[in-house]
Amino acid sequence: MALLQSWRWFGPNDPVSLADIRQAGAKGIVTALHHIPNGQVWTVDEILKRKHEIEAAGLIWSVVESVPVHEQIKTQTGDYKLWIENYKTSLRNLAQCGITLVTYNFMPVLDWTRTDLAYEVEDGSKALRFERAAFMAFDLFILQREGAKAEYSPEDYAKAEAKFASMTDEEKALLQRNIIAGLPGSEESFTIAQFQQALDTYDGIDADRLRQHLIDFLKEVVPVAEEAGVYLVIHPDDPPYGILGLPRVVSTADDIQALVDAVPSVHNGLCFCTGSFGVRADNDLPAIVAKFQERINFVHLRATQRDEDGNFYEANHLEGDVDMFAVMVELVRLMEQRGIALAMRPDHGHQMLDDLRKKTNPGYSAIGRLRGLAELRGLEMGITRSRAK
Ligand code: DNO
Repeated sequence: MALLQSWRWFGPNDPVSLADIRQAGAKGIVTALHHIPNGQVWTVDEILKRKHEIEAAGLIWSVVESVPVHEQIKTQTGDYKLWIENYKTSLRNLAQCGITLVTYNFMPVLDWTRTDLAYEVEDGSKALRFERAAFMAFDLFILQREGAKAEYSPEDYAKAEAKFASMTDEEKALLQRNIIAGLPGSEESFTIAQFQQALDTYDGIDADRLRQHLIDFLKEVVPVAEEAGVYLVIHPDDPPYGILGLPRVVSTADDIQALVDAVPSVHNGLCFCTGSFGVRADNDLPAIVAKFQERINFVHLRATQRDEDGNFYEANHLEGDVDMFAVMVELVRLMEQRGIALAMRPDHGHQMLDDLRKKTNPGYSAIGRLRGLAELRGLEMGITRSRAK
């Protein structure tokens, strides 16, 4: 059993084409119907159109990433019951088209978050980075969120202040854009005023309440997934802790365990993302694979590099803090035990070589991910062959 090597493709407007992806050696496509607004039903027609396009290029649609969860489901306000019904319909429609692996996340307001999308690393390639002082500076002095100051220590406040004072107006505008204009796949984009409004919808929603809302959602959709033969996988929080006064509840093994306890079905599964979990030193990645091996049905492989100030950047796939060898050993073992080909994609990649001169989706350049996939493929083969001896 080998990993089903897959590749995220953002659809017909993605500068990396299906033909390029074939040359990278991936077999599976990870994609979504990004043109359908959050909450609306994915119709069989629309799904099939995209599926045929992928198959015409000699690839298969292996994973949906993501069927987004409407914000009102997370806050349990407005038409959330309708959005849940629509979600169920989309799952049934996907299953009817033979697509049975569906990723989602439950992060309030923002999906993944970085402060710098072109952080130059020592070899001249560019990586994604989260700089804590810049993020705090955004919160305190650009967004000027009420109550933010009280949430930071005096030392942190001083760091944020110094960072903000050192920034030019262009840098401030870029920081704001990076945080709230929506990174690839995040589906939502805000102005500062809209962003503040979105944050306000979480007033009174703490981690316990958000977790309950997630469990309520799972209790609705997992039975439908079971019946339709769909495997839902939740993507962990990125970064894996609360930000901007918003709670986050999918950051640690305990968080996952709480979801499993509430809804034990294996159709309630996990997208194991080494990059997201890896930002916390207290997350033991190989142990998470071993613990949740029955419900990990999709993996994102990349390696983050932390420092003692709480910053991190995305290192090369086999470098950084993630022990990719140890993780891969566990994944190979998981596949052997379950007798499955686990869907994986190389997550993010540096902007490098020719891609430095092209417009690329941040994190989703062709060549950086090609390097990542090539390295991971070799690592997997080495481990599998040596185990077979
Ligand atoms: C970032 C991605 C996330 C992910 C969603 C899943 O690169 O891993 O945007 O797709 O959180 O719903």
